[in-house]
Amino acid sequence: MERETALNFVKPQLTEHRYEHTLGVMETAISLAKKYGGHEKKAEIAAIFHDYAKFRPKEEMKQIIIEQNFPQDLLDFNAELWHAPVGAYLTKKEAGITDEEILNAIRYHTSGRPGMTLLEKIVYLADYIEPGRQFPGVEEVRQMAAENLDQALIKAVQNTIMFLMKKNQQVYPETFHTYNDLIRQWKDGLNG
Ligand code: DGI
Ligand code: FE
Ligand code: FE
Repeated sequence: MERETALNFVKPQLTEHRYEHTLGVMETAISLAKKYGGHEKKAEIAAIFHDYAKFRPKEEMKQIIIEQNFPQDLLDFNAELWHAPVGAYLTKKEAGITDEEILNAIRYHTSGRPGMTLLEKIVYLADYIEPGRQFPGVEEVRQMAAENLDQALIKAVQNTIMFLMKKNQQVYPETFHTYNDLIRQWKDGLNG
């Protein structure tokens, strides 16, 4: 799908702020793909659609999670997590995008998962560091992303978990599994 077509597809689904965020994620994902040898076109499309479902009514997202038999434990955790798997589903259903690598990058952009692909890592990190993001610690992760994709990703996941814990929010187990898997791979890399 052409960039303009994809952007015109998502724009009516998003607020102005979220659309600007999406453009930032797109630019950042493409530049990370260039730097780390990822697929630039897939990074572009995955980034454009990553928050496609962000503003769907909770009830609609809940129904999709039930009917499509997505992990049912999602329903026990913050509804902010739902737009990622539901976004992958609707991107396929409504925009006709069938590339599983792209759909997985959308599906796992909030929690990550163990064994993330390069494209999944690129979209997760681009979402975290795009130029419109301003939270504490983001500059450090931006600098790390210029050097080492995995280390930047570990920092981003750590920051996310600590941010949630400081606010006394639950952490979705998949987010911890992502963190543990990245640490394990990083340590294996040092030893092996
Ligand atoms: O959609 P974005 O705001 O661009 O970013 P996102 O999809 O990475 O995260 C959306 C929200 O989900 C954000 O406010 C943090 C929250 N979140 C991320 N991981 C977890 C989580 N919330 C819970 N409860 N548990 C998680 O593991
Ligand atoms: Fe998101
Ligand atoms: Fe986002």
